[in-house]
Amino acid sequence: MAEPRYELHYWPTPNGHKVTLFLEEAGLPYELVPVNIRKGDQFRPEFLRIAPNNRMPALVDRKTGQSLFESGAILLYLAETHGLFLPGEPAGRWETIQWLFWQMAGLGPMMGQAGHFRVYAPEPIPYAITRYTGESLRLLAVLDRRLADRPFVAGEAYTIADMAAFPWAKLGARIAGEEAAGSFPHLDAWVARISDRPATARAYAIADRPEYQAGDMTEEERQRLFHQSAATVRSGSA
Ligand SMILES: N[C@@H](CCC(=O)N[C@@H](CS)C(=O)NCC(=O)O)C(=O)O
Repeated sequence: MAEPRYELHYWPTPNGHKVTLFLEEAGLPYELVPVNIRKGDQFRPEFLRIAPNNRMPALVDRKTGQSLFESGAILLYLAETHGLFLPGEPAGRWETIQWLFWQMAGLGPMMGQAGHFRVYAPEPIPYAITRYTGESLRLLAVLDRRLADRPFVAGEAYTIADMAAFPWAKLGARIAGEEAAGSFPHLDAWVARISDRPATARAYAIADRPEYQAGDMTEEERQRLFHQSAATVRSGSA
């Protein structure tokens, strides 16, 4: 049997889910290559060749030989290659792309930092918690307002802008705290709408597979993930 066209280097985090949401929704053939970021797979030389930033997800298109890192670039590549989840006419296309960039540059990084300082920092740093929680809540409010009069981020159709924002926005209350719970009704309805899609259920079910069970974070894993620097890049490990 022929190999599946796509090879997705993946771990079940919000940025990983973005790509499986697309692949499942489109029904494209893909093979998952687990990148256990807790154990340091992101520093393996063969992974760094396709993902020089030592972050997953990364995608290889076996048909064209193209490899990509950065979840937003991967979504754009898949959308353009298959003519799916990205409107063809200029207005809808740019609407989608600007919200994709909004997620990549704003919602994802800010919620990532909020989660870091609220959950993983060795001691509470009130200024950092307030700053990143506040910015996350502001961005969630922008998304909530955007969804007040349309079912999806770019309009009537489900697009890569939704796939990029959904995995982060659905964690709203878990990452941005109590204030996010129940205070964004349009966003909550959109999360429910996307959660109901069978492809979403299939994408998230991957996290239950045995190879993706990581358990509680050890001190060694914490050091590996949260103490990277120029020196770790130069040495090719952490
Ligand atoms: N902007 C990147 C972010 C990717 C990213 O931060 N991936 C994390 C997991 S969600 C990772 O691979 N971390 C490994 C590490 O920190 O060493 C994208 O959207 O692809």
